[in-house]
Amino acid sequence: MWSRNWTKIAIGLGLLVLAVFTISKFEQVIQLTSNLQSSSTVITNPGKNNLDQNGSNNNNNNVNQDKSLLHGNATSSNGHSSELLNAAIVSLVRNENLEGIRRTIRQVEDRFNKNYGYRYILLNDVPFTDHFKKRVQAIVNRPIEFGLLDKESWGYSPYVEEEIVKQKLKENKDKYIYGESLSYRFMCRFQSGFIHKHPLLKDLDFYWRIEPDVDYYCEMPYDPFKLMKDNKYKYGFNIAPPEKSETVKTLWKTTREWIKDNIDLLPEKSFASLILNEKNEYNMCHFWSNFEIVDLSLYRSPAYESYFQHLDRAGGFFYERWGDAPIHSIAAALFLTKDQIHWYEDVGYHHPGYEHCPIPEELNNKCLCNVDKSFTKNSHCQRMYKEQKDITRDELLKRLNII
Ligand SMILES: Nc1nc2c(ncn2[C@@H]2O[C@H](COP(=O)(O)OP(=O)(O)O)[C@@H](O)[C@H]2O)c(=O)[nH]1
Ligand SMILES: [Mg+2]
Repeated sequence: MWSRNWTKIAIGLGLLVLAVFTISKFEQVIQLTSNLQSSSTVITNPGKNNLDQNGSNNNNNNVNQDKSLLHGNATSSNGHSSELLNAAIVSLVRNENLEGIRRTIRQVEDRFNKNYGYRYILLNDVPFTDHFKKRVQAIVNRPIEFGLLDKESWGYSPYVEEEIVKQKLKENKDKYIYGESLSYRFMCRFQSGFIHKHPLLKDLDFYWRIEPDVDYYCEMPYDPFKLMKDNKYKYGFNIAPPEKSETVKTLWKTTREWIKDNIDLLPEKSFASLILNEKNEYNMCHFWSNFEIVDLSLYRSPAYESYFQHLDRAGGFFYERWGDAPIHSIAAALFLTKDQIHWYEDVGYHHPGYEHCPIPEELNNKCLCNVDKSFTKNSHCQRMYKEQKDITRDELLKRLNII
């Protein structure tokens, strides 16, 4: 009798333990499922953009959630998984360029970014309209960040006389494209000295600059930011044409003055040979900055900032039409070695005016372009990039007649 009761009690206890175990497992499964659901919400539908146009955030929770998406592991729609770097695809753009920037972003997504999910930062000198934001945002299911420029970064240099500028614009009206455009000069000064300081960019390690109405012709099956990081590249370009010398009449003279006064800011060795002609003056070669992938430590370096300040003081952004492309390029050549400057030869690219189509078949296989139309096939500056070698600081100073 007693032993039958003990048997019943033992069976009851056993059933109780089994029930408790089953319930706890069931809870774990529920927890796991809800975790998976919430992480996929973060990845595929991270919510609205919570950065206002000045780049400050107005909802901490969601911004943090976005950051965990942007800087952590991302899984794309095709299941490709990658570790994202602290990098973004950036463009300065007007409300009027809505369709142009949509076209560019659509292509960047299709060729590359759908596999990675890097963030986009769009900047403007006036607030973006709601229509613009809605239509651009509709292309990607991650938040696009929209930023407004402040008065210091978009406007006259404090060192120029506005009356003289107006007169120069009239004089240059028919000499070259954008000869009389004041906003073009604001744009070049902004892209040269301020873009990397904008609140939305100031903590970024790398940016890839895009523009409205450009074309990306080839599949990009790797992360270009990671390529930069792994190879210690600081500057990446695609097309290198010559600048119109009329627009930069005194740029080299002004650069030489800066070099003379700042020898200690120059590295021991650099790729300065890229930008010098036989007379040891500027040969007009520049990297077209409408495509550039840059380690932003270059623009944040004391040497670059000092160089920019010197140029800004000289007034050439306004009295002439110094472009951000020659300035970025001269800085890259003076401050970097050849192995820190990478030609994205595999990126088929078109900006109105020129295009690059990869010639080697293995690079061209997944492109939509025609090599016969490729500007880079016969480009003098592209050849300079291939053929020239680094020179020492002393050699540079000798060539410039400074020592
Ligand atoms: N927000 C804004 N963006 C501008 C303005 N002017 C030029 N940009 C942008 O600056 C970049 C270069 O301008 P673009 O007109 O393409 O010059 P180009 O490539 O030298 O012919 C592009 O990304 C433009 O969208 C402007 O007045 N306002
Ligand atoms: Mg352009």
